[in-house]
Amino acid sequence: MTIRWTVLLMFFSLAWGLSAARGAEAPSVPLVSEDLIFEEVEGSVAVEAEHFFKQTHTDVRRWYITTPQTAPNVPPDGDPPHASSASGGACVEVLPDTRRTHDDKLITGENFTNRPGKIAILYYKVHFNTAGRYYVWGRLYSTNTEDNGMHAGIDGEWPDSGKRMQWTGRDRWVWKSKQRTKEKHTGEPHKLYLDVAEPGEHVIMFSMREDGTEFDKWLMTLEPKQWIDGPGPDPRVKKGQLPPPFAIPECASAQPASAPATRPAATTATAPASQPLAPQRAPCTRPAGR
Ligand SMILES: [Ca+2]
Ligand SMILES: [Ca+2]
Ligand SMILES: [Ca+2]
Repeated sequence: MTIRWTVLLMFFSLAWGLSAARGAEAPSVPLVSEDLIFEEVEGSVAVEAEHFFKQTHTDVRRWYITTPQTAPNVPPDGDPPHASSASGGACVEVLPDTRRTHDDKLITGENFTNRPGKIAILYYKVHFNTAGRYYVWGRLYSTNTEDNGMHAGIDGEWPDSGKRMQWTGRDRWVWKSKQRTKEKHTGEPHKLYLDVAEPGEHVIMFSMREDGTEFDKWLMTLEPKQWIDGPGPDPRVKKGQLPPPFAIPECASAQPASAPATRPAATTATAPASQPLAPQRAPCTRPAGR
């Protein structure tokens, strides 16, 4: 082999290696800088899950950013991504997912943990103008009876009231604010909250409870709401630059309007009108890596 061919081969090997490394790691790298600070206004703050500024505790599981154009290739993962119907055209998913059904082996500390702050922690900065008790809501997607739990914390603490966020509802994005209890495994409303002791900057955190959970957006609200529709309120920024939403392919189907209705029959719709981020439409492409 000539020296020229040897050099060329080395160059392509190096380029392929760098490309493969970027492809594996890029989806879990924060999209935003730590200078980005969201703002609570009139008792409410909403943030896209994909806008975390930091992630830690990633040894066994990690949140990966999924968009209509890119998806992590982290097997096993038994169901396809749902970013095309997510707010802002993106969500995060904690992978790999080795427990998809009740019959799959539960491995505490790996594919499940009841202890908050131990696996795959996401961090978000928020300036709160108002102190008080905030109910924590999340928008999740699950295609089975598992993959539907997280923990919430604030400023490095994981209070009991933020543990065991539990979702029900399948095959669509679902807003819930419920805590799983011994008495009710499907979760109890108005028990999932974080107390903001003083106005000012705070760090909100979410950590894994069940692997395979897909997480689109979160909301903290002083008002004990009963229901949130659609993508929910728009995020507000106190300081820093918010990335643009991801383009959604023209062929992507919106969340099915005919999905099973889970809205309580007798409730007051207290959520404000939905404010979709209205991502741009892009030519139909399939996510890479799936
Ligand atoms: Ca999945
Ligand atoms: Ca799982
Ligand atoms: Ca989102």
